Amino acid sequence: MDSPNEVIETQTPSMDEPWIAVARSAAFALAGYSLVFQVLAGFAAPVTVIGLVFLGLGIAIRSGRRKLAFTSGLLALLLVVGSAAPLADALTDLASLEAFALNLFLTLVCLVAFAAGIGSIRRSTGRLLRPAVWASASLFLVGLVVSVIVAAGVESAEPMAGDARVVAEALAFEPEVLVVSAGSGLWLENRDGVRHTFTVEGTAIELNVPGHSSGRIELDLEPGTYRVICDVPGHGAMSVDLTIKEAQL
Ligand SMILES: [Cu+2]
Repeated sequence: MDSPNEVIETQTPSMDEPWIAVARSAAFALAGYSLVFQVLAGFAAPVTVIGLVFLGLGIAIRSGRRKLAFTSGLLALLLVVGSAAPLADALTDLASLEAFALNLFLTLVCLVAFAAGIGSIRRSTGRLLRPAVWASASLFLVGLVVSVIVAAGVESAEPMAGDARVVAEALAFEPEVLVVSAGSGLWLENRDGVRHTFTVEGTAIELNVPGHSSGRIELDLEPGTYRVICDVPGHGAMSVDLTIKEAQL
């Protein structure tokens, strides 16, 4: 009779092992990204769920579990496709270092996860593994250096006397109702890592403020009421009801 010890399988390393190892690492990286990002940015349920799904996949992906590695890669690709607009915006805004670095990391890890999923399911050799990982790491470092330089060149504006002051934090404007005299200026302090705009709908007034900086603009508007939005993709919840009243003489 067989003893339980003899049932243990001996895993022989196969050619697709490197891809599975990368798929597992990528899943853990995406879990860490989502869960840490959730804490940093104060986002709730969706990001946490995504983080926990990748954490589960990272734990479950093992030698021979090619379908799980592929599933993880496919989810990573869907994550990139589903958030293409905000990703594209962050990746083209080198002046906002924090958002640029986080989104570049996310994009590259997702693409590596997808490549690892394909490599696992096709039982590919690990021939392209090193170039793929090196290319991603190099791209990240180069992007990071360029963004550091661009962000360092951003000059924050100081508020002037009589300016209306608005803070953008956690993807919200504060205050959300603003009454100012005609001819006033507006100073916006952006406490988030991502850029925000102060866009007065129906007018040419738009202030773009990179992450962790401040900007100033003259509110050259006729008395009346206006709706202000942030036109960055995914920031649809940001708005201000702006009222311009006659200047007091
Ligand atoms: Cu915004």
